Amino acid sequence: MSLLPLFDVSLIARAAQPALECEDANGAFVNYTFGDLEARSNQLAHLLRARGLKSGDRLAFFLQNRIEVIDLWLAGAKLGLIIVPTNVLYRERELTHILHDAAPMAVVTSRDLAGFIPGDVPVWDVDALAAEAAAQVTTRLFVPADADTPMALIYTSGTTGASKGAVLTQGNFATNALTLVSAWAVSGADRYLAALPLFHVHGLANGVHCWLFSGCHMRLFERFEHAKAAQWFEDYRPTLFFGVPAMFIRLLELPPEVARAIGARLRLAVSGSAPLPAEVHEKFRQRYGSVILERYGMTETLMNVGNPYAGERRPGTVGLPLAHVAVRICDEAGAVVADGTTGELWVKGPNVCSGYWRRPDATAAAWQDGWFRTGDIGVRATDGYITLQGRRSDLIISGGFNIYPREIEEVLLEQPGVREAAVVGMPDPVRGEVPVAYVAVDAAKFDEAATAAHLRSQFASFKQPKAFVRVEALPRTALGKVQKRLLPPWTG
Ligand code: MCA
Ligand code: AMP
Repeated sequence: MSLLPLFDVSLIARAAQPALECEDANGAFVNYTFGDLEARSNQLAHLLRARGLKSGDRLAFFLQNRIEVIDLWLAGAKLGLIIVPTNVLYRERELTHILHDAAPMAVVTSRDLAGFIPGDVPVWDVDALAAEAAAQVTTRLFVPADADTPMALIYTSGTTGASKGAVLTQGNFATNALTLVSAWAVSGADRYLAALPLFHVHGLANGVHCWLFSGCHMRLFERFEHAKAAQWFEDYRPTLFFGVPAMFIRLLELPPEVARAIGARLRLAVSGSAPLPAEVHEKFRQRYGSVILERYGMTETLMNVGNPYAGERRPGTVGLPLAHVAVRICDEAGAVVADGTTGELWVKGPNVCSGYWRRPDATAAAWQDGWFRTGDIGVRATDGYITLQGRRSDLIISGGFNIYPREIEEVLLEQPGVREAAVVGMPDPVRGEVPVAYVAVDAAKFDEAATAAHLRSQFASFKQPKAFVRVEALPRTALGKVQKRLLPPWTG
């Protein structure tokens, strides 16, 4: 199953219907029909082909949410391109790795972000590209594709090592969206408020595809801004909202009468990407009168498990396996454990990506007997509900963005005066966790401000250690492995 026939339910069959609203540079909303999106993406496809892009070529984007991201995605699906979304908060080290590994023909970005792109990667200005595309013909241009046609390379920290590109196919995205549209009863009558970034799977694979496959209406914001949320919900009156726990925690700040009115119109609020604390689930229900549906996914697998739409949405759990997804909980040796016993979640299904880009070693390590080993640790109750309890690796999730401690530790160890370094996730009331760096240093050589400034130039802002805690030495096992749980607590 390829994507275009499913997009056509909206692009062609609902051509005259209002599809999307986005803010222009002056903050005014511009409206587009599905037919407009069809025409715009055809024009862009003509231009991209004229610039030499052909099936299987990579094209990256480094953009905030805006209509051009949708145009690129649709044109990419039409031409069989492999789109490489990159987080706008990434800086030198992350961008250098991703762009060199994916080797895209170009990266499409905006003037304010272009300066962060490594000098040896071709940059296409998004506004210039859009202006040139507008002069192209609007007739459809497409290359036949099938379920196995790669659609995107999305970089993820995985369980170990450097960030790897998960090769997600058209079939992966199609299955995921068909499953979600059906599981969550998304219909053409919905109004979806989109504030998740389109450079990650949550906003892109779930948000954009549920919108396009159902033919509902979407209002797209450049990014989530909690100070504006009350106004947004009031003005747009969404029936559908997808968010990370940090967004729901922010929404608890709204006055009770505002929350109640928003909740009355909200048919469905879905949380994912990080654990939703049970008390946030309960407070949201009390304040909004709406029960959050928590689900669990990964970049490599898209969505795996979710609480039911009709049925009990159990706080603190991620629910039951989604349609077409098989889930096993296994011990270290790969044997399936009994219900009630903790183990690693393994998944299998048409939602699971085809492997890691140019990394057969990493692919071989992550798949076993046709199952993908998620690295997530959890337990299944006798009635099937799954609760996540942690991860095999020491991944930190802050505001729904992932931080792999080792990449920061490696750079810390390169700084003058740093003898040892360990980055650990500490509890944060809004973001869930924030990173803190424990360092053993030679005081005469270590300059904390210079170290922090260097990290800022290399990494996304959410990876910046909130503090540098100095220790004499890191606690280690007899074999020399750092024991992060024995580090002294950080009190903020
Ligand atoms: C966040 N920031 C941004 C943006 N987003 N800056 C520029 N553009 C953005 N798009 C920065 C801010 O500058 C600030 O930096 C920090 O993030 C927090 O911003 P703030 O306004 O205080 O927001 P908040 O109320 O703390 O909320 C943060 C957030 C953000 C908006 C919820 O964490 C977010 O957008 N998270 C979504 C992540 C996501 O989509 N993950 C899905 C991964 P500073 O730190 O310097 O203060 S896909 C996935 O995990 C799987 C598949 C799954 O299951 O979904
Ligand atoms: P990513 O690599 O960015 O795709 O992040 C995927 C990871 O996010 C998963 O492996 C989980 O550890 C985590 N995750 C996603 N959804 C949830 C959830 N509902 N509860 C807890 N963790 C989650």
